[in-house]
Amino acid sequence: MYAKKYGAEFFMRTIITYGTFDILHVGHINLLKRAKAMGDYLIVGLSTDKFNNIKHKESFFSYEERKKILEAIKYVDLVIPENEWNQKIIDIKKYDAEVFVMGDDWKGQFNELSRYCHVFYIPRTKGISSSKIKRGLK
Ligand code: C2G
Repeated sequence: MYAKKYGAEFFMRTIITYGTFDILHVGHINLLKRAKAMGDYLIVGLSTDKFNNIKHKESFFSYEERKKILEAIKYVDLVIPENEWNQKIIDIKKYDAEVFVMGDDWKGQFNELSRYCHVFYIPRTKGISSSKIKRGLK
């Protein structure tokens, strides 16, 4: 996508990723940092509480709280709601995303998006997950 800054027009490579990002941890940060390093502008499609139900995921923090936390991260440029599985193509076109990236626990699940942008699955950070943290706190 082209952007204007200080009167100059320049090409901006937009990256997009999706997730629940509940109880933020180093695994999430690694993913966001590496996704941002692939371009200039990182959009996060954040699963709404309603979509979490569809994913059979219960998040500790509400959508608004998770959004606020993500927006405070220097790698994240925009947080949009993820309401359903099949909004990704619409988002990729709407935001002119060049790259779609997910952790490799999703490897192969979104290959159909390669018709619209580059699709990358990057290694998950081992040994940490929100559910593991929740279990550890119990
Ligand atoms: N992740 C990671 N390392 C971990 C844990 C998570 O790299 N130890 C990555 C996941 O692979 C994912 C992102 O962090 O790319 C967000 O993880 P979740 O919040 O668990 O997202 P998920 O429930 O997998 O939702 O439409 C896609 C879904 O919304 C993805």
